Formats: sequence, structure tokens, C-alpha cells
Amino acid sequence: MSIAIPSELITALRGAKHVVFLTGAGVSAESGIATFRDAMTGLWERYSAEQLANADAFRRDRELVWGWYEWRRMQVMKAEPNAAHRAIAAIASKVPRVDVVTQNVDDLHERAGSDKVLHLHGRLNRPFCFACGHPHTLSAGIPNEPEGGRRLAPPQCERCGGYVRPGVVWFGEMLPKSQWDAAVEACEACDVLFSVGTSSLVQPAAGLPLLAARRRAMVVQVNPNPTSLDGIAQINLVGAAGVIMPALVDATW
Ligand code: BV8
Ligand code: ZN
Repeated sequence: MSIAIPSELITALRGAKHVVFLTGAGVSAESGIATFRDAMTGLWERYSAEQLANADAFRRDRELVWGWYEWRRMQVMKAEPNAAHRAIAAIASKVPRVDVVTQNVDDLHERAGSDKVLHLHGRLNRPFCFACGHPHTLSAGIPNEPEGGRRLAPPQCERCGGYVRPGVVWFGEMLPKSQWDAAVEACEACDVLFSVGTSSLVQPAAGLPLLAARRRAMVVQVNPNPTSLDGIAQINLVGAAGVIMPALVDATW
């Protein structure tokens, strides 16, 4: 099935000096990673992501939250980057400057070859001590499915004995300043901004395309479903990122 890529997008990309990709869970969907708001599957079906992705949940039941994140980290380690990740990495060799700004906590962009990736919401593979912030080095290899399917005791900090927490930004927590500031600079400077696979619900990340639109950049959305960005995006490519992104590369270069 050939995807029709609008000619004005092809022209804009061929002449672009700086492109930003703002990605969300949808770009990892075709790697088999459940998106953030899809019904939680299997063992986690009676929880919502928002219920577990916050510091109070960890304070209340650290073993349940640590078990959930280790389950997710196991999923990511068993997954492969998909054609969307690879197409985004390939565009970096066609355009003078490309920034990948992701809300995802997986490392699939990096494993597909993208080097400068800004992680607004942290990374599954960078846990740290909840008490003193000391980084924790995870043992190599794929974590086992938590015994009994859900709970798993988090490791303890080698420096202070506190409990290690997932290296992600939870709801109600500030985004890492360096990553956020770099993302704002990139979105305000770029010629074209792609929003790929995000429901555009979570703030402040969801506000980034508006910064680009205000500076007259072309804003392009890639998503099979409607989102709140539909009215802002100049071009809406409706479909799966793993199909649209490679078609975009083939049509442009
Ligand atoms: C903060 C890490 C300052 C954890 C995540 C009321 C109004 C406005 C804002 C707020 C509010 N109340 C609270 C807030 C602030 C809150 C917020 O925005 N809440 C929302 C829910 C309303 N934000 C925060 O708390 C942020 N911090 O504001 O700090 C502050 C400080 C103190 C006190 C107050 C404020 C921190 C937000 C970061 C939270 N952490 N992740 C973890 O991963 O466990 S967010 C989480 O959602 C993930 O990172 C995820 O990436 C992100 C966004 O979700 P999406 O990526 O969009 O995923 P989703 O499932 O929603 O959508 C997938 C999309 O893909 C869909 O559109 C689907 O159609 C599409 N898709 C599916 N398949 C494909 C596809 N697309 C393409 N191809 C496909 N094949
Ligand atoms: Zn510590």
C-alpha cells in the first residue's frame, strides 16, 4: 500500500537545515511495546499507568512499582527497534541537524542508530537511589519475570542503603532541566517538527510543537488516531509510524 506523502513536505524536507522528531510511545508500538495508555496487559491489567507512574505509588508499594518497571525493562530488552526508529535515524544523515526529543523511556532510538536523543521523561536503564539520588548500576542481562508475576524488591543504594527507584520522570516531578532546555531550543530553531506516536496529552512535552509552529516551522503529525495536535499540525499523516516513516524517506531522498 503506497503512502501519499504531500509534495510540500518533500520540498520542505529536501531544503531543511534542522528537523526535530518529538516521539511518544506510538513509535515503539510496532516493536511490540505497549503504548502508555493502551489497556495494561496481562498481570498489570487491573492497574492504570498513571496509578503506578508516580512517587506516592512507589512509597506505598515499592515492590509493585519496581516489579512493573522491571517487567517493562524486560519487554524493551527483548524488543528490537522498528522501521520508524530506523527511518528517523536514517534522516540524520540527510539533514544537517536532526534532534530526537522522546517521551519514551526505552533505548530503541539509540539502538536504531540515533545518537543525540533527548529523554524528557528519563530512561528505564538509568535507575537511581530514591533517598540520595546516587546512580545505580543494574546487573547485565534480561531481568526475570518477577516471581509471582508482580512484586519485586528494588535494590538498595550502595552509598546510603536507600531504595533504588526507576530512572524515569514520574507525574508531578520536574523534567530534567538540561534535557528540557535543549528540547525547547531545538523546537524553537527547527524548520520542520515531526510529532510521531504521541497522544499529545502529557505536559509540558505536549506544548513543544506549539513553539515550533509559532516560529513558522512546518509541524507534521504521524499518528493513526486523532489527537489534540490535529488542529495545529500543518500536515497530518494518518497511519502507523513504521509504515509512514520509511515511505517518507523513500519519497524524499
Ligand atoms: C510536570 C515516564 C511540573 C514514566 C511519563 C492537568 C493539566 C495539565 C497538566 C497536568 C495536569 N495535572 C498534572 C499535570 C502535569 C502532568 C500531566 O501532563 N498530566 C497529564 C496526564 C494531564 N505532567 C507532569 O506531571 C510532568 N511534570 O508537570 O512537572 C510540575 C511539578 C510539580 C507539580 C506540578 C507540576 C511529568 C510528566 C512525565 C510523566 N512521565 N513517563 C513512565 O514511563 O512510566 S509520561 C508517559 O506519557 C510516557 O512518557 C509517555 O511517553 C507519555 C506520553 O504518552 P504517549 O507517549 O503519548 O503515549 P500514549 O499511550 O498516551 O499515546 C500513544 C500514541 O501513539 C497514541 O496517540 C496512539 O494513537 C499512537 N500510536 C499507536 N500506535 C502507533 C501510534 N502512532 C504511530 N504509529 C503507531 N504504530
Ligand atoms: Zn542512596
